[in-house]
Amino acid sequence: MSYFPEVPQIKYEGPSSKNPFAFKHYNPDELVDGKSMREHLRFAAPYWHVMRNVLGDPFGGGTALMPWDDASDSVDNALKRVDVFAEFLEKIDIDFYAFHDRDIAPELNNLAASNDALEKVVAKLKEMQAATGKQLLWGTACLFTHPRYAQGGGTSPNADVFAYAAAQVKAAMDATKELNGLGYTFWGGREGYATLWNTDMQRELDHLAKLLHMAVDYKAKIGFEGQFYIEPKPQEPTTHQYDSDAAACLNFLREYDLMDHFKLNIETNHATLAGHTMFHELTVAANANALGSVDANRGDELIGWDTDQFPTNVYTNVEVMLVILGMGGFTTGGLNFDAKRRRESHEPVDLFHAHIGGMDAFARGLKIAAAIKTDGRIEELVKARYASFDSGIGAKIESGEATLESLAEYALSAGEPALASGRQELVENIINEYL
Ligand code: XUL
Ligand code: CO
Repeated sequence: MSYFPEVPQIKYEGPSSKNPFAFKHYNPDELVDGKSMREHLRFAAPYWHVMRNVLGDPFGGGTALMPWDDASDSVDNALKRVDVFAEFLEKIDIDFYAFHDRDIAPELNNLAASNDALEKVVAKLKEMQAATGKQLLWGTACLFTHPRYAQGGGTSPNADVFAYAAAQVKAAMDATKELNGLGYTFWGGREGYATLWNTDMQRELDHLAKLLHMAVDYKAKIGFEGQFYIEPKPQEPTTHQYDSDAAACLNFLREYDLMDHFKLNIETNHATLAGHTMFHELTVAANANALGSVDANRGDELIGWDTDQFPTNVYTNVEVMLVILGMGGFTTGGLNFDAKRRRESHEPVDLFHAHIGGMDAFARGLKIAAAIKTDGRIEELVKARYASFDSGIGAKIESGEATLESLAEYALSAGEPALASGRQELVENIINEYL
């Protein structure tokens, strides 16, 4: 039984292929910089978009055709989706996936029933993994869809809601461990506020930190060895989310003594919403040794929401892959396509066109980033820009030898500094040589 009968196994055919069901640039086994493209890119598919996104928007309901799905909340329906997902992963040749507890299994009338449903689907996912070799990149708990979370999960003003959220995190961690997940993500969907006039921000932040510390303790207790991630996002659905950007997350982790236990999962569209480039967010995370994984998508400059489009902008992908190569590649993380088709692209085959596009655009990003790195001119240029700190007065500043007095004396005798050009246009020209 095939759920995508019109789609063949997607294979690499090279840049001159006109076959819409073929990779033009992603050649999984091709070596780039000593590693295969498959190993570098570590693509993941998100269960929530591939299997559950009906493609609604604020002005209209879902359009997605899902002939395999009876739209019920039954466990049987949830189990059947696993078969569809497996066929999708196999045909598109993606090795990893990610899920929320409530994407894979239904939320039922009470927590015990929901936990039970989750366990049943996890058992089936485990079989699927064994049969296909697919791996769980990360799991997470959905603490933002159900009305009980309207005022937050870990930051809810209601202690019973906090307890419910904690119970869901526990079950989702158990599920992730059972599936040998490589990571577990905390995205604080509603961990923020609508207005500060009704909010005790300090208390909410303290509570959020408590929840994360409980998760750290539970992780040690059950022997879960995956990596914890926090995923920054500034707003939507809340007015302000506490994990607003990479810098805010790092500050929070340091303040609450959590730095050793978390890395960041950086999403391109969330960077856009925060008023940053993806390049900026990744650099901030990498500098703190805290870049763990990437939700690979893109936003829209003209629409102010999280449009979650597929990452087809090669220029951005070059920047992403330069940072990833710069830190020596992913360890537990990967490129998770947290992206959905446009509402107009409602046919099942569009799932394939969308992912092929993202994978090819990232393959190009990887190859170009590796070429720029090998070329070395940009790296040289950056190094040369700071050369005045390599010796003399600059070296004394960096080593901590210099004082305000010694520098004042130096500046008086050195006279007006002679600045070298920043050469931005030259750098941009070098990048374009490779694009
Ligand atoms: C929402 C978002 C989430 C997280 C996981 O904007 O990105 O799907 O990735 O909860
Ligand atoms: Co995301």
